[in-house]
Parts: sequence; structure tokens; C-alpha cells
Amino acid sequence: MNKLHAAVAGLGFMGGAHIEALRRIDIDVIGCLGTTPEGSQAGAQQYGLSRGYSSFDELAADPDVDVVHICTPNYLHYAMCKGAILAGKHVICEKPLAVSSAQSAQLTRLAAERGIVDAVNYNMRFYPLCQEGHDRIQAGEIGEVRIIHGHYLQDWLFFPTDWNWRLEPEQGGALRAVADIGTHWLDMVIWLSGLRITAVMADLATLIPTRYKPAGSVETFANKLGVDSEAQEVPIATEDYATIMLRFSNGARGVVTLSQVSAGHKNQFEWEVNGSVASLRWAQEEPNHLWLGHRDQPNGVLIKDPSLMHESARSTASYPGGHAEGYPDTFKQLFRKVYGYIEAEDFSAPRPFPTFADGHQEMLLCDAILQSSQQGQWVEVPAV
Ligand code: SOE
Repeated sequence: MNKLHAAVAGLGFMGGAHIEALRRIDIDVIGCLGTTPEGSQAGAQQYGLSRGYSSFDELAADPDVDVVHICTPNYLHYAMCKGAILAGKHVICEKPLAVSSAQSAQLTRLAAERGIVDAVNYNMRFYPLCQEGHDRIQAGEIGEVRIIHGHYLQDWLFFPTDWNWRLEPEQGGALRAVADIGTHWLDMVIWLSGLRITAVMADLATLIPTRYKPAGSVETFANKLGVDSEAQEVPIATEDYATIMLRFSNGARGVVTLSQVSAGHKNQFEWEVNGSVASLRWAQEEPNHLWLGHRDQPNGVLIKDPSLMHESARSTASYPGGHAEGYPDTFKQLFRKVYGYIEAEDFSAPRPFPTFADGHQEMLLCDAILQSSQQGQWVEVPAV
């Protein structure tokens, strides 16, 4: 197969992370798309790319592009994914896949019909010790899964003057913390456990009901660097906080708390699985440690060391024990799996990465969570 070429739509926090990770696996990023043609040209110059596209249509029509990375605000994902698929391109889309389950259902169906390789960037799965946790759970080493719990806490939207496009439903969708960081956590625990979430009971809250929108656009997390004196007062309806109780397909129970206004937590994604034999816990701010919990022997901590890891998990660790691997490495490892799959050219083989079907399952969960929070009762979650 000829060397694969990628193009990246969206040049914010995620677009930059995608370009950097692609270069680390020797994928040729040939072009990019910004919010304006001038922005595309500036991005191409900043990243040393040969093409800055004037429109998404021009990007999708480029015969030299094999894979399109969608790193734009959520409201643009559907049209861009659809355009890329119809142009015969493989697609890696940032999460969440869309702003509704109707859109994600259509994209999942279209990708399958057109035989393209589709992926959603639930990159957190690709921390080496999340892979190890998955392999241990799937090998039965902690016994029957009984309880899955944790949280995903941030503080980048802590001040009323903190602003981001996700605050506005027109750009991010009806749900914010749930769609943004909640789907990361839910995707992780579904994948780790191999279970379905069959029902949810959700409590959501907008704890900062009025915020101050700056005059210009603000890149994700960049808001923490300064305040705009021209800011406009805006009422906020999307949630800062959620606690969601969970029921799983084997009868297991769970709960997760999400927040983007918890001072002191920068990107604190944590999961714990309690089994009938042992427990596992992992925290994203200390990603090279996996906690091993026991009733009948001392607890332990596995420090990321490929020589001590399951064979499958070992394939996602590039450095030896004691050499930390972190957030940027997860993009590299996910993209390695996707591009390796494309290069193998057997598209009927199982896909060792999150696909549009996984992204659609997350949108169905978002529907159920929103309905539960509005009705104050348990809501069943349909399977994909
Ligand atoms: C903001 O919550 C954000 O950038 C998410 O959108 C990313 O998916 C996560 O990896 C880091 O935080």
C-alpha cells in the first residue's frame, strides 16, 4: 500500500495534538483547515504543511488525502464526517461523534455502507495501564465485575469569565460536561469491562448560570491564560456537573461524577473496578501507576513496565519501565492502531480502536442521561 496521507480539519487544542501525534508515527500530514482560508494558510505555515484548504469541500476533494481528522467544534462533526465518507476518505473524528444520536446513527450506517475505516478519538483507552487493566479484567483476573465507579474532574471552566464554545448548545450540543468528558469515562468503562450500560439515573446541574463571553474566540484550555475586558454577559443552560448512577448488563452497579468547575483538578479522570476477586484503580494524573486492591493479600501498585504487562497491552507501551508515557502518547497509540488497520487492508477484521459504533453508543447514553435528568427517574439505554 502507498504511504497514507492525512489532512486535519480544526486547528485548536485537538488539531495540534493530532498533527503532532501523526508525525510521531511517520504519517504525512499534507494539509489543514482552519476557521477561515487565512486561518488555513496560517496553520499550514505554522505546522509546515503543503496545503491550507479554503473550504472543507476542497479538503475532502483532495485526491491525495486518504484519512481525514475532524477536530472542529461538535456541531460541525456530522457534516464533515459525512462529506469525508462520501468522498471515500477514512475518518478519525474527535469525540463526541455528533450532537445527536440521529446524526451518529446515520454516520455509523454510512461508514459501514461505504466500507471506510471510521474511528472516534476516545484516546484515554490508550494509556498503557488502561490497556493493562482491560487485559486483566478480560482475562478474569479480578473475577466477576460487581461495581464500576469514578469521576472526571476539571477546573478549566471554574470562573464565570472562563469561556469555551462548548458552553453554547448551538456549537457543543445540549450536553456539555456529559458529552465532553462524560463520554470519555463511559466509553472507557464499557471497553474495560466488556459490559453494556443498560440504564442510567442522572442528576445534572448548571452551577454557574451566568458567564462572560469574550469578544474573540478562545481555544480549549486557553481561557485560563487571561480575561477579555469586552466580555458579554451570557445565560448558561449546559451542565457544569453531573452524577450518574449506572446499571450494567451483568447486574453490576456503578456511579460517576463529572465536573468542569472543581478547583484543583486539572484533568482528573479516575476509574475503579471492584471484582469478586480483586479491584483495579487508575487515575489519569498519575497514568503510569495501576492500583491493585486485595482482601486476602497486601494491595499493590503496578508501575508501567512493558515487561510486566500482558502481551496485548504491551503493544501500546513504547518505552521501558520507569519511562513515563502520558496524554500525547495516547493519540500516537490510537492512530498507530487505526493506520495499521488501514494498511493491513482487511476491513472485516475486528477493529482494535473506538469506532463510530462506539461513538453512537455514547450518543444513545447522552440521550438517556438527559432524559433521566429531566424526568428524575431511571431510563433504559438502547443497544447499538
Ligand atoms: C476539555 O474537557 C478536553 O479538552 C476534552 O475535550 C478532551 O477530550 C480531553 O482529552 C481533555 O479535556
